[in-house]
Amino acid sequence: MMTRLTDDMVKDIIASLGSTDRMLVSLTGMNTLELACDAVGITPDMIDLRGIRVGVVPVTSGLGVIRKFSESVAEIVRNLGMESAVTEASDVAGLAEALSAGCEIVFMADDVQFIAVNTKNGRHSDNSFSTAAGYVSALKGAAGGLADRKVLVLGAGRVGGTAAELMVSMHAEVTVYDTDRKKSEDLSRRVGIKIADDLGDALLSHDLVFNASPAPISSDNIREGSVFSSPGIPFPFDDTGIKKTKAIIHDPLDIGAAVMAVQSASFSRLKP
Ligand code: PYL
Repeated sequence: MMTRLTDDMVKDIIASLGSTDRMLVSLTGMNTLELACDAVGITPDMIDLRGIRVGVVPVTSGLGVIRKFSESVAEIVRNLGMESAVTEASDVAGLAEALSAGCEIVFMADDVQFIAVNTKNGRHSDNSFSTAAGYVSALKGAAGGLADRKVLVLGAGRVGGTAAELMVSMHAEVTVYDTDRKKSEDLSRRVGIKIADDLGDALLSHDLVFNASPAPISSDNIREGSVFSSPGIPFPFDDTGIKKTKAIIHDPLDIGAAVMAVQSASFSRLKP
């Protein structure tokens, strides 16, 4: 079960979208749009996002609506050049509202899955894949390429597992650590990667780390000058740990939602 965002983690997203974009440019050489396109395997000139109507539907199931979550998704999408709005209604009525308004893409999230449906052909993007692909592209940008590089993946869940698979396909030398050894073994068997038994040793022997776990990371375990691509929530570093790293790429929602938007748009809008 993925870690759930809280009101507190979401409340500042809209205000900090500009600084997140600048962080990405300085650390990865790509802005949010370029990064999202790279994660989807296209370049910005291959797709025209302007004028695409996007609906974001609040969903009240499970633990209910997260304050500002839908508004944050709508703003992230707007920043990519698309037209987006949160529906007045929630749940099924909100979906019907988005479809009646002619939305080409509809975003919805419950406690288990967050998807963006392309209403032209029914294909959809998913936040777990998009977050993995977006943060792998970010690490690739920050590291100057991942081929033949050692990368440690923390967390063998949906995001960490997908990231491991993507980085193996980029010929990185991937090692995985999860507190649940069985999850590490399942992923290792499926993707053909090494397993780390000791978190401290693994972190101290890797310059590049993909962190998709919800656990805090002790500054004692951080290798001086290491680069973290870290979608894991909550933010796992203390001030001492931050100072030891060369770069930390992290945001609570922006990169994943931006990749979802570009991927779902690419299902119907790729230029011939
Ligand atoms: C998409 C985030 C990224 C990490 N965990 C995922 C999460 O918190 N999922 C729950 C999202 C619930 C949204 C709520 C609403 O406001 O519509 N149903």
